[in-house]
Amino acid sequence: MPALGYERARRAANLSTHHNTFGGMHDPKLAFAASHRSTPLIDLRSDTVTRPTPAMREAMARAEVGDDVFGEDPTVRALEAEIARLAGKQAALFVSSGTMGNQLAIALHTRPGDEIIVGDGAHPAFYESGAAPVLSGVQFAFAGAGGLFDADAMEAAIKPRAYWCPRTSLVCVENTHNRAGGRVFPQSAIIAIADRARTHGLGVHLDGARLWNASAATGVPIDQLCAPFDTVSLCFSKGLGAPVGSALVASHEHIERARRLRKMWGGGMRQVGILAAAALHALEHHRARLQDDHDHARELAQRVAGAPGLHVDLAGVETNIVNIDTDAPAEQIAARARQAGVLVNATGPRRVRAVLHLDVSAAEARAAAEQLAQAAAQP
Ligand code: TLP
Repeated sequence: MPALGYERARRAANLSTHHNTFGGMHDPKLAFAASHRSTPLIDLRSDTVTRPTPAMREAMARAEVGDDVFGEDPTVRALEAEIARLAGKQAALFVSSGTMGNQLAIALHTRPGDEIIVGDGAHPAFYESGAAPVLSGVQFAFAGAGGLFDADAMEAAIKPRAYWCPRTSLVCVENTHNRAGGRVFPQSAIIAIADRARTHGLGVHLDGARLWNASAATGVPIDQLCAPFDTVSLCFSKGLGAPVGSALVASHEHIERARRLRKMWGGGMRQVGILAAAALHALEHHRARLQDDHDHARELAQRVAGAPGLHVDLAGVETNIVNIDTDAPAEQIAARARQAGVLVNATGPRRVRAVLHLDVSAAEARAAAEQLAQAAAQP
């Protein structure tokens, strides 16, 4: 274990407190405390914090590369072919982030002045820096409450076809749903939403940043989960543990338009096979273990749910995310947990989020639950 302890201490020294999904500010005192501690850190802020494994780094180092703007990077081509095959779509485009995948899709389906329907707390509305109004000139309409919604709620959000109303042109579904605590969007609801959307002439997009987790939790293959959608964004840099990268999958026509937009937005990358190799490695080696993260999340949730001052809707813990409601201010719980070596994000005034991932063992998940309980027990 000494190597692990050293690695954790090194990470602590590099830590920033900026990554707060609710929007808290950088706190120099906490950053100092984090960088001068001797206990190892358990980082549950996000599944984006994983570091590439030695085997992944080796795959990256060995990657054959070329200029991908010229379409000449063999590893990118291999990744795009593989991801299109897995998703059951005609084509795929490797992009820098889930945000870029979502924003390209929104641009493909809309015109300035349009409105797009999303669920409560949808990532493009909450966490993409206002990109959709800026890049595509669209505004949001929200369907249902809590993130998941059904076809009736979607239909109720469609604006009348009058020239004085925004034109509703797209519905976006998020599976799993981040702010809903990693909930799996029921596939029967998705099929009904997509069918109803098409009767109204809407495009249908899936933010599948964590579709891998939905597939692991339900046993439904990725292509089936993608089938109702015109466009899907899939991330390699969340639970799969790649350092960078997402893919947009869709028809040939959509992908060729997205390729032009990606270049226009500065997202054309050159010898990017180094990153595609990490994604291919993650697809091959890290998918089968996602259920471990779900098991760890459940165990953490069960332990935390019994602690005074902390509340968890256990039925809602379906994948690798645990939303914990707190009697005390969430920032206070997060700050105390940090002092004890456990990092969680405050995602609301009385809510913290813990995300399990491949750098957190079962023992660490249990230890984190204990520290969170202690943080809530302090007067
Ligand atoms: N989510 C991040 C933060 O942005 C909140 C996280 O830590 O969970 N869709 C969904 C559902 C996401 O959760 C995320 C990232 C994205 C898209 C965007 O991915 P990136 O960060 O690659 O742009």
